[in-house]
Amino acid sequence: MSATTAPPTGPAPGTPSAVGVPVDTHCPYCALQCGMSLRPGTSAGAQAADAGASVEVVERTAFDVNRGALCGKGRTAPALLSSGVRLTGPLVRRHPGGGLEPASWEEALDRVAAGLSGVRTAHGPDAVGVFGGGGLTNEKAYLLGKFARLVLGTSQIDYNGRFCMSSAAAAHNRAFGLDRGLPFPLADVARTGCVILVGSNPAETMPPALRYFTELRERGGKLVVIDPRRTRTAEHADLHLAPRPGTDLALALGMLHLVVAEGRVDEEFVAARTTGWPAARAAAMAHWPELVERITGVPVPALREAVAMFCDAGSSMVLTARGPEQQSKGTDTVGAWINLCLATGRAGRPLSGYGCLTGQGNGQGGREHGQKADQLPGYRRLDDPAAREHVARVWGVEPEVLPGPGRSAYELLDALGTDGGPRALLLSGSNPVVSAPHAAHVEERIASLDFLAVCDVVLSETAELADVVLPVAQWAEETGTVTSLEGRVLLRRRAVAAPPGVRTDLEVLNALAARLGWEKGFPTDPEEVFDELRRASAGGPADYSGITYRRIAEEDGVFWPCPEAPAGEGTDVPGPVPAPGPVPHPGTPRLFLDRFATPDGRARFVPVTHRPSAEEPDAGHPLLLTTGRVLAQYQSGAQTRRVAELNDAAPGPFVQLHPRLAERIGVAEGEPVAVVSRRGRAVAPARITPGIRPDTVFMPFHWPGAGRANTLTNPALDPTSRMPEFKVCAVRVERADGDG
Ligand SMILES: Nc1nc2c(c(=O)[nH]1)N[C@H]1C(S)=C(S)[C@@H](COP(=O)(O)OP(=O)(O)OC[C@H]3O[C@@H](n4cnc5c(=O)[nH]c(N)nc54)[C@H](O)[C@@H]3O)O[C@H]1N2
Ligand SMILES: Nc1nc2c(c(=O)[nH]1)N[C@H]1C(S)=C(S)[C@@H](COP(=O)(O)OP(=O)(O)OC[C@H]3O[C@@H](n4cnc5c(=O)[nH]c(N)nc54)[C@H](O)[C@@H]3O)O[C@H]1N2
Ligand code: SF4
Ligand SMILES: [Mo]
Repeated sequence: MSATTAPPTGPAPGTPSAVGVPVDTHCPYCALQCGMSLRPGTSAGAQAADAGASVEVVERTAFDVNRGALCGKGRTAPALLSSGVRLTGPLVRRHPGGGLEPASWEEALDRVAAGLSGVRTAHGPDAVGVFGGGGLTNEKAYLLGKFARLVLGTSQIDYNGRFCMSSAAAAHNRAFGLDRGLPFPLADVARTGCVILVGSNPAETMPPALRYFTELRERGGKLVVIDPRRTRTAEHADLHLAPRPGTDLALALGMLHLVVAEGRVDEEFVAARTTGWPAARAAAMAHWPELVERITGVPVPALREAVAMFCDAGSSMVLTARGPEQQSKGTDTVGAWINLCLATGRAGRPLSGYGCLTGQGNGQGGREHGQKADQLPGYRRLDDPAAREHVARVWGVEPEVLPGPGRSAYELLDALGTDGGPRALLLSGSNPVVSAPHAAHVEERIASLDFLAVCDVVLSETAELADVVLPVAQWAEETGTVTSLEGRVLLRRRAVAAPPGVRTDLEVLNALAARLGWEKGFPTDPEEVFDELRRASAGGPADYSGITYRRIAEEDGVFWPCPEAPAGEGTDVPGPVPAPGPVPHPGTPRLFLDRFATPDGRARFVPVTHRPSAEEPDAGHPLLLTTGRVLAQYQSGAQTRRVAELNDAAPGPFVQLHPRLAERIGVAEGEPVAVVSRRGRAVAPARITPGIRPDTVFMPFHWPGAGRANTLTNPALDPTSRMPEFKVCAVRVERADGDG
């Protein structure tokens, strides 16, 4: 990468820039992590070090992923730095049932320390929980996990990434022995022969990435889009298949059936580089095309066409996102797509393979460094004795001190305030009152806690329920690393000073740890935390030990794994990272070209068969609801609903439905529609379009209140990944006269 990009600009990491000097950084939102530069203090003539100083986004064309292009969210991100919309001082609830009131940092931190330790003393360490987020930097995610395991001594930590890509992660580990969202740089997408994009809508969720698909087609490659809706992305496709929500598993098996029947299996590849084909083949052969057509609604000729496009190209890829993954069978569904890639020799070869388009800003790094219930830093397993030994040594404790695995995100939220569940919670980087499945129930569980502390930049719907709200600094005000959907570790640099009333997440953890008896071990300098993370990750699957802030800045990102020590060394070398050798490891843009990360180096076929969604339609709930995103809002909307330009573009929820369905229930465009599931009722204006299946309605999930999509969604979990079924539940729809 370094050969093709200009040198980075800006001051050394951590130093706020001088007025007018642009600082290279990355967008605070999604996993594409578009490069941008921030020019501090120009618009209002403010000093760069001034609190909440204005910054202007300037193009950073040298960063190759987006070459300067940004979507509206990235372009308007600085709006949230101004004090009018953000939290600028701690808030505490001094009386039960009373309101949140301003407080000093001393009082707020004392209350959090007392709230957490009081519950721990009374009910044991597992009565205290921690909930993190995939938007937190690597340094924050790492220190949050360390804080939970060491300071609180609790096993009860998980994070919102469980709702995001955990099914793809589980399937990756199962088949390839390693989980990195994309095993190749995004640039390869433009140069392959065919891409099947399953349940992914980058035209709205990662607009600057669309150019890779456009370029693919300009070069003569084919794009197949699989989505129950004719999305803006589907409009760019050579072939659009619109299956019934929740049937991707059958669709992938049907394609594999055709691959076998049409003699398209790459027998040589299967023999040389995989295990388990006979069982996977037998499972696929039970899914003959006519059966698959009945399950999915996709006609057999369209299925054949997709197989031909995929196999006739010299190289091809399958990319999935939340559509097939957020299902109670998400892991098996992704497994079926991986099987298709393996049977056709489209994996572990240049320009071919399976990849998952990870979602949040640090969706990749956030899942590697220990805020997950079953995990230690470096993508190590918490139940692996060698991993415990290694990390305990880096942390200067005995391995027995480390708790075991805890509950997954929904199970954790579901257990709050119950016997045996956490009664106190520290939450950072998530807004589950809007974004968790069966949200009314989750809201009730959160409200039942003895104590809730929330770290956020705004007063989110979840923060509104807290006993203490700690206001934290934002992306442009602090330095830290994130790992993009490419598996590329990037540096976000501090461009402006934070307002005086806020602290960084690292400062918060440091102050809380000190109050709870840990004076050392929780540094506030991000680079110091990163250097410790490097040691903790050394020798693990996600090995960052050879990556330094300096290298990231000079090379515009480094792809992991990037060991410091030669392969095989490093696993048992805690203590200072050795000085870089004469030839540093170059990082790993492309995985699996020589071998997969399994013990025998072969990819594993997993025999999977189709099964229905947890909830199928019945007389009372004859339709399917699916949920997702719109271009101008981000996630729970906590941030983007506070940016005027974005709010104007997407001011509220809606129910997307087919004209025939609209006619049947007698609603016209814009009229209120009630959507009713077994968990509740939501009301939002109708948006009528022929671009959706008549048996399906769609709602975006960015809003609280009457139009909250997650009032309806089903918390049924995937047995392996513990991913909730956000993408399918049974509903009925009706006119909402009088309650809209
Ligand atoms: N504007 C915007 N961009 C974002 C985000 C945001 O909130 N707003 N969030 C970021 C994050 S964290 C994530 S995870 C990504 C998500 O990025 P995407 O996965 O692209 O987003 P979604 O809209 O959740 O789902 C994608 C598509 O899946 C389709 N779908 C629904 N059910 C099914 C099904 O059963 N099968 C199939 N094949 N498709 C189905 C939906 O119609 C939708 O078009 O976006 C990131 N980027
Ligand atoms: N129905 C339905 N529900 C879904 C999905 C779906 O497709 N359909 N998708 C799911 C997916 S993929 C995801 S990723 C989740 C996301 O849903 P959430 O976990 O709710 O994600 P955000 O809305 O991004 O919440 C992040 C919060 O952290 C705050 N924040 C931002 N930066 C920082 C920081 O540096 N430090 C701290 N302490 N706080 C910060 C923000 O202001 C915001 O309040 O939603 C899930 N929910
Ligand atoms: S695509 Fe994602 S990373 Fe790029 S500007 Fe938009 S939100 Fe930011
Ligand atoms: Mo996500």
